[in-house]
Amino acid sequence: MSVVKSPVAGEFIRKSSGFRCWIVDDNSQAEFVAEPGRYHLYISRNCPWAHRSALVRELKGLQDVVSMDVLGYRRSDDNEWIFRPEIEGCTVDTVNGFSGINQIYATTDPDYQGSATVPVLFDKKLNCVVSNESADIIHMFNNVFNAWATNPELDLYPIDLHKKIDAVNEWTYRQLNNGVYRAGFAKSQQAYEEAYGDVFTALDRLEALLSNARFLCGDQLTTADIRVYATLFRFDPVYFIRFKCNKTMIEFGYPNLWAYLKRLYQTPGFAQTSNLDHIKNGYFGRTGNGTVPLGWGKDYLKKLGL
Ligand SMILES: N[C@@H](CCC(=O)N[C@@H](CS)C(=O)NCC(=O)O)C(=O)O
Repeated sequence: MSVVKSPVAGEFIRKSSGFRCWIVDDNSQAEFVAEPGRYHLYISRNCPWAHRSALVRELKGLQDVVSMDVLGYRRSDDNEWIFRPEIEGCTVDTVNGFSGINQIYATTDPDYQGSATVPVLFDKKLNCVVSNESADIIHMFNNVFNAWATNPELDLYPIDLHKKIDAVNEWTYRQLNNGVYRAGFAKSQQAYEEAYGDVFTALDRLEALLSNARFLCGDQLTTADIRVYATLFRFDPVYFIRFKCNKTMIEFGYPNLWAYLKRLYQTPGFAQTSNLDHIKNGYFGRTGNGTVPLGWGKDYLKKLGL
């Protein structure tokens, strides 16, 4: 059983996702039924939660089944994700022609008070948001579009590994995926130090897991790896410095994780969805004096092997 710790003063608390409907493939009476061409994914390339969704879409070969648009990497002064088609790698809103994410949420709830986050899975038929929870979106992508996927055999959540995957996901979410944010956005020294401790405890644990396995849950790629990858890819270039997770970099402190990160990056689908330029601009462009560090660019990608 997991122990839910109560937050310390100054701890960053991520708001829960406001839309958590499910697309199903086995019940034509359901509101959201799997169909090719009906659903649309809105992402930004810098966001790790959006990254995992785009990555599973790519790995499963859903590019022609679930369409996708890419918002700009920097939010507006009002903190809204906006479309910035003039930036390389970004698009317009090809579905609704909207200027930003608030209008997308307003299609479904004009009085929405929650966070207007990316990613968003949108239903083009009913003109509404299906889900803004990436953990759910990657499960839907893995499970319900296999009739049209070009890579349907890839099962990232195989039934015999459910327990193992869920267990890994639980601690990697709190300690690593959200841990880096808890370190970076902490409003007290204590909250920062606890998060920092969690991050490196999780990395130590992952390093040990990988000493005798190719992937986190054994010898096959699962959603546990997908979720960890999005954080690992950003770690040395961004989180080490921007979120003050600077005990050690992956490259220098974690040989198993570094080899694993390189192996994943070199697997088709990973590099295609990993946009370092958007990531650096997104994380660094909004803070302090707005400058973006020059290092950890193409040299980093080269080290990862492509
Ligand atoms: N639980 C969400 C979290 C998504 C999330 O927090 N996305 C960030 C970007 S990295 C965001 O859009 N934040 C905007 C905000 O909180 O207003 C998920 O995993 O999909």
